[in-house]
Amino acid sequence: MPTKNLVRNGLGVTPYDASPFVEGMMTNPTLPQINASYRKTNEYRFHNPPHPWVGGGFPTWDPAGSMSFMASPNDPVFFLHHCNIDRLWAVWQQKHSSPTNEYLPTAGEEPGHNLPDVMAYFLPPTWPVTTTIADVIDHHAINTWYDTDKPIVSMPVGSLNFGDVPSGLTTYRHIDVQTCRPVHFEISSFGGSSSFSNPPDQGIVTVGPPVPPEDSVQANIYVQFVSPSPEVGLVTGTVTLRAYFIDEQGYYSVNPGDQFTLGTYTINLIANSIAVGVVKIPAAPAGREVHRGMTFHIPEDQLESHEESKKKVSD
Ligand SMILES: [Cu+2]
Repeated sequence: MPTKNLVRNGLGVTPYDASPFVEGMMTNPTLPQINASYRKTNEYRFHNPPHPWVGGGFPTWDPAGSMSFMASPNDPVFFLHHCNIDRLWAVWQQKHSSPTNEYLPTAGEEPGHNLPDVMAYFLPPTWPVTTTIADVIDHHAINTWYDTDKPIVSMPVGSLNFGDVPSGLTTYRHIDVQTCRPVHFEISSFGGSSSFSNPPDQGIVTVGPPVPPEDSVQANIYVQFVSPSPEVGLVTGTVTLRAYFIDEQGYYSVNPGDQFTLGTYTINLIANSIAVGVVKIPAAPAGREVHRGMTFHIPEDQLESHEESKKKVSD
């Protein structure tokens, strides 16, 4: 049976496949060919051994088990095993996502093997199949997520703007995450103005997994702004976040149990520091009311609420 280490090492094999792309039923590739192809590694190292291990006694027929032969789908364990093979292929794709590691062959090989070909065990097909290899190459696109998938973090673009801030204030940024496993966020550093800081009680923010995983879960990362002094005006800075998950199996990281960094993101921060109690509006109409030494310049569209606040003052 394939061990955890054999699987971890096999997931490191690239490219996806290499010539020869097609084997016969009983013609195994050579060892160098297996070591030079993830498809052959998956098929011959991960997929094949569990069939005779479960049953029965390949190459000698054992009537107590059916996993060794063409009747293997009669055994319920067949489906566990094949789902696991699919899962490992999905891990490999996420581990090596780059144009040179995509599915091969794309053209020129026997029908049923090339990326745009209809998936068919027998040609011509003995059942009405129209699904191509390309149709099922992205398992997320067919609503399948595995516990061992790499989470997807979608960082919004643009600055995190506090707006007008009269005094110490905290705001946050939503970050969308798709995941079957917990994802952690930590603030690693701040840049620019020292008025921005990590709220003391925030620590590491953990989100997920949501149900169902194809839906997003939101991480809210808080940033605190304390005005350095009234009416400083525009204050800018940056916050840098790191998103990671714990890679228990060590599929993506160097060792099992390591943190795997999904990304480091720098977000621009903007705040407009204003004096407490002053609504600062340019081009105010002249001659507004004066209350307790402060001039309130109120634009037309805010007059109504100002009239109400004026009542409270006079009450
Ligand atoms: Cu099989």
